[in-house]
Amino acid sequence: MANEKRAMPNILVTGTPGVGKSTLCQQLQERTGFEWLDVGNIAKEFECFDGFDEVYGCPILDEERVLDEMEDKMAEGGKIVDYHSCDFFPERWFDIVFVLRTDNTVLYDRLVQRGYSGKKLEDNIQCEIFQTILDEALGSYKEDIVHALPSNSADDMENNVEKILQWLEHWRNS
Ligand code: DAT
Repeated sequence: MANEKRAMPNILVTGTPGVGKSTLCQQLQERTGFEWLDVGNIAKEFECFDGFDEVYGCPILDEERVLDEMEDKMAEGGKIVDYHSCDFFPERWFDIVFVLRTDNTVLYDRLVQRGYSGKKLEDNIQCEIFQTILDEALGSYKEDIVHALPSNSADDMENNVEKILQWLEHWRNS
C-alpha cells in the first residue's frame, strides 16, 4: 500500500559496516535539519538486546524492542535511519532507501583501521562482495525506492549528499 504523504519524508541509509553510513548521515543531518537515528545507539540507550553473539563479540539486537522505541519518532517524519541491516523495519516507515557500496579492497582497509580482524573482517567483506544488504533492501522495499550509491571516496560522499538533497527537493515539490 502506498504511504500517505508525510509532512517530511523518512530516509533509510543502509549497507555493510564501514561503507560510510554514519559519515553520510551526519552530513545529511547538518544539511537538512532531519534527525539522524543511529539504530545501534538507540539499542544501546534503551538496552534493546537479547543475548550476546560470541562469534562476532557483540550483543544481539532485540529487533521488536528497538522498533517499539523508534515507532513514535518515525511517525513524525524527517528522520534519517542508519543501520547495517534493513529487513526488519516496517516497509511503511521509509520513502526512500539508499544502500552505500564500497569496493572490497577499500572496505577492507577501512575495517582493519577500525580494528576488525579474523571472521568478523572476512564476513563483512563477503557481505559487501555478495551485495547482501542491497539484495536485502530490494527484497524488503519497492525496487523503485531503493538506490545503490558508490561510497569509495570523498567525491562520492559529496555526490551522494547532493543527490539526496536533490531528491528531497523533488519530494517537497511533488
Ligand atoms: P559506517 O557508518 O557505514 O560503518 P563510517 O561512516 O563509520 O561507516 O565510515 C567508516 C570509515 O570510512 C570512516 O573512517 C570514514 C571513512 N569513509 C566513509 N565513507 C567514505 C568515503 N565515501 N570516502 C572516504 N572515506 C570514507
